[in-house]
Amino acid sequence: MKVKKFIAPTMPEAMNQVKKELGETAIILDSREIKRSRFLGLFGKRNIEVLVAVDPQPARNRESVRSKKQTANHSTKPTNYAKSVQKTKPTIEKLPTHLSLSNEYPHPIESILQRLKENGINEDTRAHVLQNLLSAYYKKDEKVTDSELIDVTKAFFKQEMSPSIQGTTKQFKHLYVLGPTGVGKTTTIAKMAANEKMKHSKDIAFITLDTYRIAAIEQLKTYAKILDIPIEVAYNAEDLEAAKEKFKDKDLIYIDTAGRNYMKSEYIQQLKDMAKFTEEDKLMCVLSLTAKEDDMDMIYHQFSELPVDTVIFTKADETSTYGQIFNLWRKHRFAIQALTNGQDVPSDLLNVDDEVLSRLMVGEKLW
Ligand SMILES: Nc1nc2c(ncn2[C@@H]2O[C@H](COP(=O)(O)OP(=O)(O)O)[C@@H](O)[C@H]2O)c(=O)[nH]1
Ligand SMILES: [Mg+2]
Repeated sequence: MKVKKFIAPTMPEAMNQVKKELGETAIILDSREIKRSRFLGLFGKRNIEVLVAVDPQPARNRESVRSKKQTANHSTKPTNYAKSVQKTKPTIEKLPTHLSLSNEYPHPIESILQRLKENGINEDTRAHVLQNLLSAYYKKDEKVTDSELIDVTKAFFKQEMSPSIQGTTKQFKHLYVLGPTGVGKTTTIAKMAANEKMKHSKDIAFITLDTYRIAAIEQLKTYAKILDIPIEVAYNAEDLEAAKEKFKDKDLIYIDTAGRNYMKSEYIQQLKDMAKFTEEDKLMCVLSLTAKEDDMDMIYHQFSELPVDTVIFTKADETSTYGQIFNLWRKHRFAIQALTNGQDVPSDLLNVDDEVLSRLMVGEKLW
């Protein structure tokens, strides 16, 4: 890995110098206008400074991620230094991914890349982070501290994820909680309902469609009793309509659904037939962080047949990696409602924003 500064009166002249010296494969890390003083700071002349890297081993087998969906906006507020680095950076979709992740970068950068790898961040994203880190590292004349590089990394994740993770602001009355067996749907409903009732004085009801197992009905009934929340059990579409009608004066109705093997699309169709989702409904897909990334990917893909509004990740306390959240988000661009990090109701529920997620991505401990 070779990084060099070029200074020329104009950009084309700088580019000519770059091509001549480093060839066509050179990567522009940064460019800016500078003034060079000739005499006692007088008669300053404008020049273009270009920071260029050339990779001796171009990356092999790089995944190509070119999502057509929305690009992140640039309104986040990273720290001053991270901000100055980010300023000239395009978003992830537009960046070239030519940098190889081979072991040839300055130690502080290598150690951040390793940290991201251990956290499950995929190779393609690491290559983009690397580009920001190199730019930060070589742009500054004095030594860049480790914490400045961490800030640059966090700023990258923040900029990517904001504001797409916030999700819908639509007014909804029914919150459908969907997901495979045992991911924590019922427990999460109890946590959310308790918070809404106690902190926001919401008038709440429960409906359960999970009539597949007796124990599942009893579980939600137990929470309903403890929280003093009315509950109805719906065995079919008519029961569901009747229950919604009964609770029509409530502020918010949580609807628990049966955990099934949603790798099979027939179960998605069953839900569709039973619920006939409308504008008053919000659909939350529950994914457990203890599942394999590929399985979460597949399950979300199946659920995206339905008008899913948001995702909640459960069992964050039972994993040591969080990069899969970013990997999946980058692929599907879903809104992220929250994380759950334990079995305790209602405390183990963590609201997330781009700040919290960026900290998780660099491996900071949040609980
Ligand atoms: N460690 C941990 N366990 C959880 C979490 N959320 C739920 N659980 C546990 O996961 C199991 C299944 O939860 P449940 O709500 O019944 O899942 P459901 O089948 O999707 O409704 C229960 O033992 C819960 O206590 C969490 O965030 N962390
Ligand atoms: Mg359940």
